[in-house]
Amino acid sequence: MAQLTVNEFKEQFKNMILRLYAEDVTDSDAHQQFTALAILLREQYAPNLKETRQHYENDRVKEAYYFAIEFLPGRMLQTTMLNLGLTDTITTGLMDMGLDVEKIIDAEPDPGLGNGGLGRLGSEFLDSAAALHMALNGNGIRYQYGLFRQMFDNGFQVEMPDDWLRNGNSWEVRRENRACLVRFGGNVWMAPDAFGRLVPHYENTTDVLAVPYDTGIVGYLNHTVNTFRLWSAELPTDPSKTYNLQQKEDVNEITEILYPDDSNYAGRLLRLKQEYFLVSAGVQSIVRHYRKHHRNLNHMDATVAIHINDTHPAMAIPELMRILMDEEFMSWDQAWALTTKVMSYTNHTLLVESLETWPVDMVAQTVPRIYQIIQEIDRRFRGLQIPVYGEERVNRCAPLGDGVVRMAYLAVIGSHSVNGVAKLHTELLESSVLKDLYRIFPEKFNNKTNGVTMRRWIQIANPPLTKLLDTEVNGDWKHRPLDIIGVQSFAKDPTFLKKLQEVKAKNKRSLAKKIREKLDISVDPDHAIFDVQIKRLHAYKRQLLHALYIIDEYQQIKAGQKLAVPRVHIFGAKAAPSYYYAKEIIKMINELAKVINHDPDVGDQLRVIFVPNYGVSEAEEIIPAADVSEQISLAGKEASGTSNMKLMANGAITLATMDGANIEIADAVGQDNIVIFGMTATEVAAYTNYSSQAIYDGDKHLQKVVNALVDGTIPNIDREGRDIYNSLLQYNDEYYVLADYESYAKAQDKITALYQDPQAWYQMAAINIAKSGQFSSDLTIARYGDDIWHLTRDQFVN
Ligand code: GLG
Repeated sequence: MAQLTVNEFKEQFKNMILRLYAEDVTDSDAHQQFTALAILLREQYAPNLKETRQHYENDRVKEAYYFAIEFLPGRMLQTTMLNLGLTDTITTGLMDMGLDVEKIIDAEPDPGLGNGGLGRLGSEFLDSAAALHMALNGNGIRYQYGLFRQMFDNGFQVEMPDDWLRNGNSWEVRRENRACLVRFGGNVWMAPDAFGRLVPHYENTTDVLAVPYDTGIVGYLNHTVNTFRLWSAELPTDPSKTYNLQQKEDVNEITEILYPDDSNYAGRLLRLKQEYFLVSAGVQSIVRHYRKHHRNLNHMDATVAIHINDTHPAMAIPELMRILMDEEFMSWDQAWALTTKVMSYTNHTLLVESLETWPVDMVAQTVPRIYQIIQEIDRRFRGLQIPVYGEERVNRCAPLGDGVVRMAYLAVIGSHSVNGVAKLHTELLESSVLKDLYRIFPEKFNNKTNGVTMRRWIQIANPPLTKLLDTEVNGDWKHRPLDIIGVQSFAKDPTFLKKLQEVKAKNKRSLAKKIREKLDISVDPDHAIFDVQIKRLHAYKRQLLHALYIIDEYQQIKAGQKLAVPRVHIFGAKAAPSYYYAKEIIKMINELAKVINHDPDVGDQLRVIFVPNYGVSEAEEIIPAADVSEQISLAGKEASGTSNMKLMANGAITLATMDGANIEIADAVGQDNIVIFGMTATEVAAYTNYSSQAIYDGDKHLQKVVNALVDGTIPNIDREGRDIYNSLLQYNDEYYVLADYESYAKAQDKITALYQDPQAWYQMAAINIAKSGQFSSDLTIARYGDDIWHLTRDQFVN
């Protein structure tokens, strides 16, 4: 671990600014200061990065490679300082020099290389693995533009390009000497080579150079620094070839943008190219690395595991087959046995429309050799399984069918392990989405409930809580997440609960201050409940249900009632640019906010805040200040959710349906410390003749609330209000918003009642914090390592 005194740091920092910018610290700006710090920290951990690599290589340590088309690393300055044990030294040094630490932290761009939970989970896993001395490498795409920057114009979402690399990226190191060529298109045929071996011959292919950029992932106060590799597409450097402008653009666009949708993907062909680009570069580089120390690949599974995170990297399966057969001359059977041992797959969705498929023509043209291999996987699968399971079942779950490649099925068939991300999710995969394959391969299926890293979500995001835990709680919760259970013994201790209340009050005040500064809206942190829903905007997540309740509250106020406790409703959500309905919901909530926030009848009772550009950095500000965590998806739709875990760990009370990981949170904290409402997944599945109109017709109160969408209560939403209204009534309310409304409103009233007894409320908060340890991604990643990848790691309680 780095040893550095405050004075040494100041000296080094001044020198760095001088070397980089030929300036004194006093003349430098926050961005320059951030850059100098990042480079200085990189120098600090460089020896450990090298030694970690050497240790893995020399000691033949098994390494896992986490392939994902999305990562959401968040800002890295604070995590790196924390993990190196340099936070105090550096902040003291910076303050000594009269610098503004917060401004420096804010100067770092937050790389939006992912859409939501899926991408963030990958980054949490990398952080946790390094903390546990586990050899886990990240493998992704270096998008030049991350997820769009969201702005609101007249209440509408506007998407601006996220030019996160504009000022360079100080954490990464370009490694052109480790580049690979990725082949697209052209023709391929099999013919004997000079030794009579059947090998593919290619013509007219387009070759793209994949250049890796590596970032160190520093383990928490240990010597491990793992590698997070992102690939960038470039023109090959072959001097005999020239390229025209169009060819240059075709290559560059492969890693130009992240598809801004986490459930339905547009820009199909380019997306397919991105997926193959990622897996081909990644797998090639793994094989090349392995080959440095081994004569052949026969036992590659002993030291290599490849993880397919969601279906996007599923072509890693045929890509490894291609290399094993075409370049290493293995037989199909040997290559297949090895490939399935190396590969494992996580599914992240229950939305059938989100299961990726590719038209066979597109795959055949874009990656012809890969398509041939998929055809052979399909042929053999059918040949083996049809005699046992019958044609009908096997047709339903074979990799090819209905003119498309079914990526989830390919991933299951080519992997030895298939996991869901929460108990209910895994059960539903087995009983519905993947039931045919579960019948054939039951032994592959397992559950790995998601987790979150308490280093970022408590230690960095919530210093007041960290301090309280450090002074009051026995044990070593920073290294052993389950030790946070110590908080439970204070759950009835009024002095402790008072301190916890002060922690929350402090965080709410600082969020209120930011809301005032950035959005020019005043909220009352001392009396109001901060009620938070932060996640992608999607119909199944039901931000609409939350909004209807706000309308309900507003109507009560307009009718002359006073809310028992003031509320601040806080939303953070991006909608996919092509997801028209989701954007209408955003516009509606923004207009609702405008009316409420400016209505003198409302006074301080109600506020609606829609935080623009919700991302990891915004989450770090909002989560510590939340009283209520809204997890209100239609049961059976949300695979897991992870904001639910971050919020409970910060002492928010979960208001939830029995969906995804909410169920496990409810089990952990007990029914008295969570507020559950709505239909269960089983009830939803059994609800055959739903009529939203009948519910509406039978409930006067609900009618008034829903009518507000079209009766002018909310101005400027003529079209949006009508469309949303129609989605609820004319189109029979696909996500059962009206069916769950009454129960949701009651649950909200229960929250209000509970909040009025601070002692009882903070007792619930304490229990939530105490029970959050089991949702640490340290524990989750240990289970992946033990059960799926068979990696070595630090021993600790789990
Ligand atoms: C998915 C799911 C979430 C899940 C996350 C991580 O929708 O429920 O928590 O992956 O597994 N697309 C996602 O964000």
